[in-house]
Amino acid sequence: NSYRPQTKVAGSREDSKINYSTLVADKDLLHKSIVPTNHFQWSLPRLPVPKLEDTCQRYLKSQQVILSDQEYSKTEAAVKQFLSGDGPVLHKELVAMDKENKQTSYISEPWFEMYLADRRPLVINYNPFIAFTDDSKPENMNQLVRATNMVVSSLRFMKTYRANLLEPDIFHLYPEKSDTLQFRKFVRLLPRAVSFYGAYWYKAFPLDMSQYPRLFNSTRIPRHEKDQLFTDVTAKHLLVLRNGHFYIFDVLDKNGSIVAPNVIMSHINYILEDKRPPPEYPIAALCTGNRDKWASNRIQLANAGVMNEKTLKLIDNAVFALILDDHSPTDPNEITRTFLHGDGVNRWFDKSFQLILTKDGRAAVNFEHAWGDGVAVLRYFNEVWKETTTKPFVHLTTPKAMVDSSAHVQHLDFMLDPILRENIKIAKSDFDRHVKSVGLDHLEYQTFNKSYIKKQKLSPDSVLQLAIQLAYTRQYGKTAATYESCSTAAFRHGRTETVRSATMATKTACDLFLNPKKNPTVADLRAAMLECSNIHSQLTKEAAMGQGFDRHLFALKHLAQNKGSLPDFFKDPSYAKLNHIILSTSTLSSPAVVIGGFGAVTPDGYGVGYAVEDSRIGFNVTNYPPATDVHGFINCLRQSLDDIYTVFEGKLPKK
Ligand code: BUJ
Repeated sequence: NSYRPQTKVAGSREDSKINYSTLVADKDLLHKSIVPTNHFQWSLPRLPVPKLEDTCQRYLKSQQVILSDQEYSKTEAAVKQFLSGDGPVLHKELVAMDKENKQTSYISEPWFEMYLADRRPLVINYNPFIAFTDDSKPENMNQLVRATNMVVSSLRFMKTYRANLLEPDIFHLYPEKSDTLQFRKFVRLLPRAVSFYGAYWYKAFPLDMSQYPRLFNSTRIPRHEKDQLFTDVTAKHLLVLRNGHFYIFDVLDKNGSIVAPNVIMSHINYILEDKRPPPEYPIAALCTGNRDKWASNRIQLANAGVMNEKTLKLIDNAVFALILDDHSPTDPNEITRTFLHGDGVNRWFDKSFQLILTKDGRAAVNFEHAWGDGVAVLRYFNEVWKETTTKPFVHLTTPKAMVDSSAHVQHLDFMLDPILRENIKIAKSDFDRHVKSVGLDHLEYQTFNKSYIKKQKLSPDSVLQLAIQLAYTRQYGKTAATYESCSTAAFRHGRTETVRSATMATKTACDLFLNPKKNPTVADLRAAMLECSNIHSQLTKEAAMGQGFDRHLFALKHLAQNKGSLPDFFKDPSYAKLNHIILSTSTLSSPAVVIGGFGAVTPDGYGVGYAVEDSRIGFNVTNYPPATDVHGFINCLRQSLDDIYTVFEGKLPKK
């Protein structure tokens, strides 16, 4: 049954009733939650399938913003026809399938399929990165020290999760009431089947944690037509890449306990001191390209030497990949290039995540996206940052371990044939061309901040989304299809929903701000901004509650495609237009994150990562020049933020 989710992991504790917590030594634990990690998983609410009429109304509202009147009339007719024909039939089938599959969500399988069947390279197209804020203590920024501490904290996170002792993910609406010991003591007494409702009573929303089993010991394996996710929790080794070479060493001992931090440090040091020149044929280049090509090359590689397949398996099942770079970028654009794509030789984009450290100790996570979303990765990321910056295990002064690292660290070698040598060269030059086609730029803006926006009684995110709309309209004189990623992790096996943040309200506001023929007063502009904020907040709430339209239509289309006939509604050029995302946006704010980013999803679009915090407003934008101009866009963003600020300060911006 193709509807079966692919989240079950061999050996995972997700469904287990065994108490693993007693089997783990305290030294291997980040903390000991009194509420079991998986306490809420069984009672999480199910992602609703919206009503078809609501979906169509929401769809039309978004279409209205980007279509001409003539196009819109056609689309209205297409919707009408869909609603009186294929639509309800497909919808009914989707609802029936969803009822049959209560253990998951209706979006889970189509979403995995969307990721895993795409043949385009993972690098730029899918893998995002988030970079850690520097450690305030310079001595902890040493590459060896920070890498060791981050590896140890990552392992402690993994062990805590697997012992069912990691604090469950909960969105606290009123943290002062529910992020408390009293709350925890109350909910832990509730039976698993109803625990969610108890939390809900406190307005605390437990989040789906079904993606966590794929964080560690996991990879994506290239297969023809559709890749596979693979996890093997029995492996005890870490994968390390440096200078295009692969190394492994055990980070868990035979009992599964974490190897002593100074021993891990010694092994990493041994790798950092390895003087061998970069490989002439860097294998890693193979996984940067088209997935079908990589699938063929992987088969070729497995057949080229007796040990190759086993060696590939050691890469696949390693707890995660630690990447050690030999250079020290300082400019934010160069930092983005390092963490978003690197050199294509010292990276392994298939791993569930790569922990990358530059020579001067900057660190980031670059993650494969099929298996999971920002919520799980950010939780891991925040915990690692918190522990390494407050309770690091090793220091520059840590005594050397009495261990012969050469006996523990294994350099991975592959046998290559002439075809592979040639294909590695091709893959590397394809990669170079690919990343050269990417443009990027960033903005750090300090004139106003998150608290300032809140004092204006507006939603900070909506103001930033308005700034993005204003910038694009300023640059191109039109409104573009816009996507803002919103988590639906409040539901069992929820993933994301799209907030369509280009609305009639933002269009009107852009017109008032930018059209020289319009002469609004400050009050008019303020009112327009308030309207944008209200509507955007409403759309965000709806999306988080699973009441967007994108995933519903996506699932209906997926179902129709599987049945072999696509309704006309999905062939409407306007449907394609709305799904040709020009402004692909995503935000996250955490003191642990200094910068992050991802690729534009269309050749003529922008990939806009942004943060709105008290210390700054920041944007990190990618594109494919010359179709668009990212530096011009950054200038437009700055000007838009200045204009918004002028209005906040009770003055009229210049046109
Ligand atoms: O929507 C989805 O299903 C997943 C999305 C896909 N897409 C990226 C295409 C929108 N994935 C995510 O949203 C995860 C993205 C994680 C990276 C976010 C980066 C945020 C950057 C913040 C820092 C910016 C500050 C710059 C200062 C110079």
